[in-house]
Amino acid sequence: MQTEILGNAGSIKQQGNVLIIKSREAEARIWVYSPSIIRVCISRDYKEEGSFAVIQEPAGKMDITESGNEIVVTTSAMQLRISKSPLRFNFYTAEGKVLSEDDPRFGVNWQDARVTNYRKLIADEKFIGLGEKTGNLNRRGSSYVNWNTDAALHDVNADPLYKTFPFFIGLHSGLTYGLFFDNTHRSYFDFGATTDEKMSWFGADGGDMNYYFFGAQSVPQIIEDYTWLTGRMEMPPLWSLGYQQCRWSYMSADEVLDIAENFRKEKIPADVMYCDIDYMDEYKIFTWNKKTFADPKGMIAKLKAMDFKLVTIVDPGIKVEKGYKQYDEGVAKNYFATYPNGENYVANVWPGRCHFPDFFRADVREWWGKSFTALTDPGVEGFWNDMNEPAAWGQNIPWLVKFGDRYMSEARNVYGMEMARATYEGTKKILGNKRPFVLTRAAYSGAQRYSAVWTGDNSAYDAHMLLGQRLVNSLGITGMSMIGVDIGGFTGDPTPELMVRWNSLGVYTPMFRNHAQEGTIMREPWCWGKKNQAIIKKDIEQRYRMLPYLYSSFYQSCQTGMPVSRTLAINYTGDENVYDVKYQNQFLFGDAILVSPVESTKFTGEVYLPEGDWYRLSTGEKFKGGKAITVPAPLTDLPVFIKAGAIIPMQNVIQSTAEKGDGILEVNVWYGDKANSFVYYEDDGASYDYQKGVYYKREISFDPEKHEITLSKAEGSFTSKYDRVKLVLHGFKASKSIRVNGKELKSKDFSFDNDNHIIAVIY
Ligand code: MIG
Repeated sequence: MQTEILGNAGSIKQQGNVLIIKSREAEARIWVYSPSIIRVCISRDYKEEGSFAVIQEPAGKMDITESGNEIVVTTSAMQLRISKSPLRFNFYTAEGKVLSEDDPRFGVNWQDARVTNYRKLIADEKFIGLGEKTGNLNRRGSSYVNWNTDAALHDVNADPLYKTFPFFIGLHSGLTYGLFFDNTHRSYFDFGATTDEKMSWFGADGGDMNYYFFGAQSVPQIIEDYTWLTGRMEMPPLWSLGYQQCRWSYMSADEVLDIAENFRKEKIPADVMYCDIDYMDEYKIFTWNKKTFADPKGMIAKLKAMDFKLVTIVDPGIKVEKGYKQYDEGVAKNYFATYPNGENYVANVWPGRCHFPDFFRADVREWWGKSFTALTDPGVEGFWNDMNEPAAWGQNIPWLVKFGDRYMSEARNVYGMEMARATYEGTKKILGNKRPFVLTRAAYSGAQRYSAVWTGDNSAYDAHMLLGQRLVNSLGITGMSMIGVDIGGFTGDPTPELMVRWNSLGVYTPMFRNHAQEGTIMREPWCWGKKNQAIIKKDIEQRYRMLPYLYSSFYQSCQTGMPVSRTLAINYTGDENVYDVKYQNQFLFGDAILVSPVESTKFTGEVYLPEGDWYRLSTGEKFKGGKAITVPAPLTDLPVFIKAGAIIPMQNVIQSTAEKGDGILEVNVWYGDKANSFVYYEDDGASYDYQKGVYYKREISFDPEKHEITLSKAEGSFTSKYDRVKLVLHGFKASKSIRVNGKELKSKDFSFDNDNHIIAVIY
């Protein structure tokens, strides 16, 4: 094995916006993307290649000084000090405080094709991030591998899972930094797990030491920078935020319709039905089973009449079968992955022997995208991408398999994202101005631009429910906001208690989908007895009540990258308690709702409330933050708390997002002694017109000093579907008069119809 450690700098030159430093072993290139983002790429064989993740160009000013053994790159936000002998890369705040430094001994090094960076570990350093990874919120003392895997039957410590997000945030000395290692090869991260607490290290089996260093001094700002660099999501179709019912599989159109009808009959709100693999003819993608789904158009029309949308699954594997359209076309045009001699690669998956589209090619993506007419013609609007790690029976797709010039070793971690991209771009084209809903299992950094994700095949036990929440919270740090877990647990049968509890947590999951493996007991809300059904129904109703708040929270994700489900480490970074394993599953749902997951076997919750005042949602009881509390947590009442000062718009219970409702936007304000504001956002929930200004946006604020609530003038050209506003005030003293937009409200039940159409104020 050839081992080399990056040695001394040789020539140093600035070429346009890049600084190039050569050594005997390699070349380092440095770009400034923005004042708080510096890219370093150390390569033995540099090629100008595009990134799958990054959508920005280096646009920052590069200020370089050289003195003695140091080259210093300075921006308004940070400094990169490069030591010349040996070449080491050390990052500091603008004031010169250490953010992260190379290990002076080993820095960047190679062992054959493998490239690694060893960095100094700081005594109090914590790490969060890496997306869909098991283990604790604070990843200090853990190590991970990125190698997208069909992790069926995985336990709560399994690694790797389905996705690759090589981005983490380091926290120490009251400072923050981020590091995105943009390398698609199998990669490794060790946060002081196996290095005697002296170093952390990360690396990959091939490719360049290519990373982006983020120097912003807050976690929200680093997330904003990371999502500036890798892109943000678009507004999801509103229907995808409703309750989603899935199963592997509803076996016929009749069964799908039956389930949908039952939601309406039982008056349990729902928006989405799914077809898993059995809707197809012999698992051939873009076909329908002629017997069991004889009239997809008719079925979808009936679903539509009941205000349901349909999502269908597609896998990448194309069945080897002459006469099957996608096979014939793919073979004729050489669209599939091959061996080096040009033979199409074959592996077995659900359809039997399959070929795999080369989604790295634009023409293949276009072809794939067009094939969706088989689903969109009858009326499908949601597209579920499974098995795209890619998965095949046996799992170890041979190293010799290639996609164009790209071998499996480099392609694997990004294959799923490129499939989701092809699906998104294709269906978006077909659907015209309508937003498609795309859901993918495998992903790489940047996937938020194309797709929602779910966390794959979890299991029906409590530890998995808690893990699922950590996965959602962690995915949020890496740019993903529209995330689901299989509510109830995919593998195995949940107890009724677990089903009820998990459903109550699902209310506070960005994507709320109940799903189950074949062979398990039925999972729909009415399968658990009348008493449990009533709890499940009530919880789902709560989800629908909160949709105006949730939709506005997604708007925030589109604007700033701030996820909907937020680990407390995002907003309470400096509070040690949020990393305590007892409290690490807690999260904020949007700006103001704190949720504390509780196992189905426990009926009290141990909750840590960060600084400030909090109200329990169910009881209105007020708590002082900055301490742990124990609260009752029966299955009917998950511990959910509202931050003092919160402004949460809600609506009446509707049976689906297609229903108009009573036209009242219920603006809930919980009294707090600090001023607060909330950006309320609404659009048609379905089209891209919002990108042309067709939205309705207004700021709602509360000023405790003036005891005044202000609703700003609405921006945008959309007409709100609510024609009245009802203010509901929690924790206010009725004795003290309240002002709304400058006018004093004297009586307790105030009613007027001014510019703001405020009909009532209720304490
Ligand atoms: O080999 O389509 O994770 O959600 O129900 C299993 C059948 C394939 C795995 C997915 C799961 C889905 C199942 N799929």
